[in-house]
Amino acid sequence: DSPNLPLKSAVVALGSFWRSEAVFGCLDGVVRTTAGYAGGSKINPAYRSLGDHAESVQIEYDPRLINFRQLLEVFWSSHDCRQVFGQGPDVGNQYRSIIFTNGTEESRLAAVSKEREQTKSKSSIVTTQILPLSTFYPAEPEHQKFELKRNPFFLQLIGNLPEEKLESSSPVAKLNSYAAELCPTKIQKQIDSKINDIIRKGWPILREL
Ligand code: MHO
Repeated sequence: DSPNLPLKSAVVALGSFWRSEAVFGCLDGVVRTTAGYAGGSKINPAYRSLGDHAESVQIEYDPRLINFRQLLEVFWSSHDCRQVFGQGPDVGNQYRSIIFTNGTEESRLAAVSKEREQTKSKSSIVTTQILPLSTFYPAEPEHQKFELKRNPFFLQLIGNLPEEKLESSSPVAKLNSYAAELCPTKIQKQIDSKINDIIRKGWPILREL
């Protein structure tokens, strides 16, 4: 863990934030993910009263290893941007598709990528909104790394790691992604090959991921 890296941060919404965290947590260069609420006007939203916000994920990344454009590619390929009101069984405004931007360069990249998706999509409209990011509200602890927490096997692997550590840890973000079977093949294989070690030795091995 090197806390002094000049990290960058991006926020997107693409359906359930449980899944969104897992989509991004396993990418090379992604250091941390946080599930939260953004895109609405309600002050201090909560899961049962999120108002007009969308379930979102904040992605902290090392710009030397991955950039905003690459994150956008993963965004587009990881959900159906033509759904007006959610993804699959998750129906409602809270599951809408949004790219949040920070400055004109990101807005431009987002707009270009959206036009490209629209060209691919032919008859149906890409519903994704592009919005300047105002406030990102982190969600309640029980929603952080939920794909890992809902699986007793993976939960056991991290032992009694304090919640704070769980939320800030890169290896836990990776394992959350692995638990949801959303890791890119390369990283999935890397974890596959270590899983027996992780089972035996726990957190010290996990830290090397
Ligand atoms: N119903 C979905 C997601 C709910 S959500 C985080 C699921 O069970 O995965 O709003």
